[in-house]
Amino acid sequence: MDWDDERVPQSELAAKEIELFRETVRRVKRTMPFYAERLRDVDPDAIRTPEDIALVPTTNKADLRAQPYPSAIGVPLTDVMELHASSGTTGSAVVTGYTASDLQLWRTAMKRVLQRAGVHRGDIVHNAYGYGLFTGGLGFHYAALETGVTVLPISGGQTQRQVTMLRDLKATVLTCTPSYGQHIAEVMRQMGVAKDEMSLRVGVFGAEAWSQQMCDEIESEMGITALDVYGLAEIIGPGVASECAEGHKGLHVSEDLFYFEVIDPQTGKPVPDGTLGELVLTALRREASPVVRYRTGDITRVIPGSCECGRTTRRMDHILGRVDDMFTLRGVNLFPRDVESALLDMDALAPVYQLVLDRHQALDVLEVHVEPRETEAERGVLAAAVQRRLNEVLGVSVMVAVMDPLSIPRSEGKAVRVVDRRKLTYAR
Ligand code: DLL
Repeated sequence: MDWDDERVPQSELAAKEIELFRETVRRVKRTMPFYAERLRDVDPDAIRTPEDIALVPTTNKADLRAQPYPSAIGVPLTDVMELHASSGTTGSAVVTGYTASDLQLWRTAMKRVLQRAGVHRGDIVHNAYGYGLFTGGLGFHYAALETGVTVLPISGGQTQRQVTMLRDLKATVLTCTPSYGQHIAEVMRQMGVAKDEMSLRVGVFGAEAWSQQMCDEIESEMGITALDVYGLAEIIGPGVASECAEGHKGLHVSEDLFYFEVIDPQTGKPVPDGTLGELVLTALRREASPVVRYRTGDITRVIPGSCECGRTTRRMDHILGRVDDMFTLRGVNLFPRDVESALLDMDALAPVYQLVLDRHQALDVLEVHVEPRETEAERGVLAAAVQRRLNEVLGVSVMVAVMDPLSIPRSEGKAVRVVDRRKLTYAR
């Protein structure tokens, strides 16, 4: 049976997943003291249905931090071929390891990402994800090697050079974060390089939340199909799920490698397909850094029904945002992506923005920083128009500041969209 073409009947897939989940629980209880304790009351042999799985205790980032290196690694260190570490900006770094088999698993997952995007021999991948401990660069590098296509390991930065190389080496596939893709498009415009001087056909963008408007804009500015790819270092890196070029609607999850569930973040109970909730993932075949029922903090939903591409793997929707990115303005819950959707519809604005969140008298307040596309724009008029638009779309009023052209920092990796001053306000 060829799992890689993703045509295995759903019933067979579901049975395989449960079997692999059971094996994973059995293995982690044996190899990792943390899971021996956390899953003490779980009998792997009694796990027979998704409902049984939903009763297994979850894990989260704090749990991973609580098992410092090397106790977080479930195999002898001599079997670890590659180590990765999170940036550690919100606490101590989480170190994950990959055995040779884990690296093959990652390559398999990533090959499927390129396959779903219609990438084939003869294509050239311009890989502008950052190389290093961020898993984007290496993940797509391995994807290209596994697929047998040419890769340019350019990493992020030096954007003018990126544009020149894209044009001269005739890359057909662009891989980077969507905010960096947008910046590359902006620099193309500034350099006077037209999209038809490029040979790009498709882009695979991920690592941060992006709106439909941003997708439309990248597609039209670059003349490509822009597809979404999702993943996280704790599970594997990029490659957990991605969109197919045929359907271009939601992300196929590599279900035989990663078991996925969507739960109510408050109650922890599964939500019905189609309902938004928090994504929970189990790495089904990881050896060095296995994770069981990991609460990702990412908000999505299962897309009901099948995809027109013919793949049988279930799909999840684009990530709306992270549970901790959500803010509440006068009772309305919002994600940065909601604001982005409203802003990118306005042609007078450059495709960058920043949200400054603050708190006055126990209420969240939002100041939206935007930039005019043209230097001679009348800022007062523009600010009023943006305010009206945001009011209309978000249903709450926000403050708007029109900044100097090119003053909002451009992204070369994950964009910093939100500057949260609320915690500083608390400390005062
Ligand atoms: O961002 C892995 C990756 C690299 C994915 C390249 C796609 C492309 P981390 O640095 O561990 O790993 O960050 C993981 O990024 O929990 C989400 O909050 C967010 N994220 C990743 N992909 C998407 C996406 C990589 N397609 C965290 N849409 C995750 C929205 C995403 N958010």
